[in-house]
Amino acid sequence: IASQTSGKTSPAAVLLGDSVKVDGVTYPTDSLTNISPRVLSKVGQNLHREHGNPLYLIRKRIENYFYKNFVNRRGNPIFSIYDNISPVVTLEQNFDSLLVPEAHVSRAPSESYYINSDYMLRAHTSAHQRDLIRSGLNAFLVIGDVYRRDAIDATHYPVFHQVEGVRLFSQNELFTKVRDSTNLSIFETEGKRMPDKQEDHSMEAAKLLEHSLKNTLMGLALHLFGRDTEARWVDAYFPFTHPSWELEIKHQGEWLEVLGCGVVEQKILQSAGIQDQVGWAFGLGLERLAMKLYSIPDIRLFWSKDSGFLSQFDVSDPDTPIRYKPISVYPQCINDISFWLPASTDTAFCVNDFYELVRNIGGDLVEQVYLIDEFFHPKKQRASHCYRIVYRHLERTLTQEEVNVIHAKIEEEAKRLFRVEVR
Ligand code: FA5
Ligand code: MG
Repeated sequence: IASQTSGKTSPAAVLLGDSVKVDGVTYPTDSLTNISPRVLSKVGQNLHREHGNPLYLIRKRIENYFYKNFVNRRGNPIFSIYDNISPVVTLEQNFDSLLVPEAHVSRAPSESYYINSDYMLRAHTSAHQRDLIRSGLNAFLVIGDVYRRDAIDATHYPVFHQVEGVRLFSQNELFTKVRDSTNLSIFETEGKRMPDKQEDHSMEAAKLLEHSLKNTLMGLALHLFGRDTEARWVDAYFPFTHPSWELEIKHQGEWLEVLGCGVVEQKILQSAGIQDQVGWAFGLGLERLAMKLYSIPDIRLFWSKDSGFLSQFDVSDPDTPIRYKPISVYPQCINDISFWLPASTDTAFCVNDFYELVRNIGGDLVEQVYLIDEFFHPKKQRASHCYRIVYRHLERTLTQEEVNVIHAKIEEEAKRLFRVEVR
């Protein structure tokens, strides 16, 4: 796993003539290859690790929920978190390890992005379940980008982000709160598969797992959206869990599916070398949760590099309440201004005075102003500042000429009022 973490170099993935290169590894293409350069360009962007992206903020809130509410006797968090596992997985990991039948629709080339007949871009973070369990973990979250040949609409996009959660319990752990559990077992021999349990599980184990799973996830939903959130459980089917459910929340008057979950198929645990534990798992869609939390109307916005979008989420405390304000559809015009501050200390330069000046001259055409660079020149004994001014009209496209006139005026006034020397 460690050797498969995505690198920082960009582009992380390219489609060459007869091969695909991802994170420095070359994969030969074949008849199953169907990834497009557009989708490959998303590999390595790691929005879930980018400060200032709403997906980063919401994942921090999810992490905090798990860190705070699930601790061992010594007070240490029991969940460990993996957010940097490469999205390139084998077909075996994505499907077979999860008991997805050979003929299941999700295997069709029309559903997933194949690198070749052996490798693909993961279609869900569940692709890592078996391997992480096998490595000895009992409680973990996997956060990452996933890829599907899905419809594109306001709530669907071919690349999105999931958080996978898995928790395993020994018999003692699962029965800790049961008053008299001496005659209880988590397993049942010669049991039957029923709508609410697997053949290997006792009814007590199945019910306690369901309770723990639903409590954990409903607790998360209320932690994210507040006590008044409308949410409901819907029965579901996944090849890798039984029983299975989906959680839906009310979003703009409609039920929106935000996660799938269930009791892990015992066969998967066995294949990972586990004999004496049972467990639950879930997979949630980060974009869906963030759309609800921040009132983001369209899933494509998460990929925006527009600073009018990103700056709204540039906070250090993930609990800061944020309500997305729609940005203008007209393009930004970006001009920088650099100047030497006056040498003498009696005319101290005040940053906020400069911001004020920019606002006075630029008015509503100025969307943002911020310091992008500052340094001190030891020989000159003077400081230099560089500010970026982002201009945008709310009702029409600004021309560069118009912006230049305003920008020049700002330069003139800065010279006059603050005695700066424009560079
Ligand atoms: C899965 O991916 C399962 N691996 C979830 C799971 C994990 C079940 C562990 C049981 C145990 P599903 O395909 O329903 O399930 O996707 C899970 C969530 O991802 C959805 O609830 C939704 O929030 C989100 N999602 C699915 N497709 C898209 C899409 N095209 N765009 C954005 N979000 C999506
Ligand atoms: Mg689903």
